Amino acid sequence: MRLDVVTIFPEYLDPLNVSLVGKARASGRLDVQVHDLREWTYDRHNTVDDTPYGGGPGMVMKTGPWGDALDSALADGYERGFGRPALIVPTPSGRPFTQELAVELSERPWLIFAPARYEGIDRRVVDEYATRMPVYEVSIGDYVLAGGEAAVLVVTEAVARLLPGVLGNAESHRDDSFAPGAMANLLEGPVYTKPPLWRGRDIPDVLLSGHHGKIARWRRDQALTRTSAHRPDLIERCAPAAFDKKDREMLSILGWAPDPEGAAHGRFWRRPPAVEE
Ligand code: JFE
Repeated sequence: MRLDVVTIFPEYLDPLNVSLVGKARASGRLDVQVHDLREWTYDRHNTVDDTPYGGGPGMVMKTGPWGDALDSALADGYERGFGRPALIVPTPSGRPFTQELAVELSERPWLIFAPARYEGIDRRVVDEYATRMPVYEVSIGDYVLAGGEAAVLVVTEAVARLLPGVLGNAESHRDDSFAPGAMANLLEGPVYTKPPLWRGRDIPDVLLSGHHGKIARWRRDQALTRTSAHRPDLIERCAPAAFDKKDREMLSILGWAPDPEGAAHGRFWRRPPAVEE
């Protein structure tokens, strides 16, 4: 897979040389090209921004540098035969970036990222490239960053670990909490390793019992407890049939009850009162 990133802060992307993404690059599974947007400016001050039409606060990134930078990255990738590119534009007004979207992007041969700064990029740039290729405007969460570079790192890491041969067997992702199609999409419970006693704290007995059935049940109950506390929305949208009898027993202990009224509107459960962590 090829990744291009066009940015006014190329050094912000230095983490792409490290860890999993760095190894994917070193092994040839990933080809990352970071481009400095200011190379496509032609004035003394390397201007990439200007005042917004219609007034208002802040500055908007200019069409010219973005158009020339993206055309240059496109020409290079086409020359090297990378196939069909997709453009990814991080923005707080984008579609939510999910594991499902990470899987979709990981199946593409070539991603071009356009992380903005200031108040974002002149709309005409996105509209223009959307006539030539799929464009994904994505949000990595409901909080406001100062620019798109951190979102590029997030999306890149989520996508790179899905590429064939990037994760070792030991860290394989078939059990990912948010893997699309996983039964009932629960959060993962706690994990433990040696030593068995640390600062007076021991390991739950069941994990040392060797009873695989009991261990699986305990883990499932922990996952349900954690999901109930942190992501009740994940439980609310699951039909009661997605849970087995013991799951429903645990959910009942956690204060959940089937909601026959809500079921008609896709809300299957009555939420328990919120509890302090
Ligand atoms: C840019 C900015 C306009 C904030 C309403 C470029 N998930 C996510 N959060 N924040 C971003 C993505 C993001 C991405 C790119 C960005 C924020 N900003 C700041 C611009 C309106 C804003 O908040 C500039």
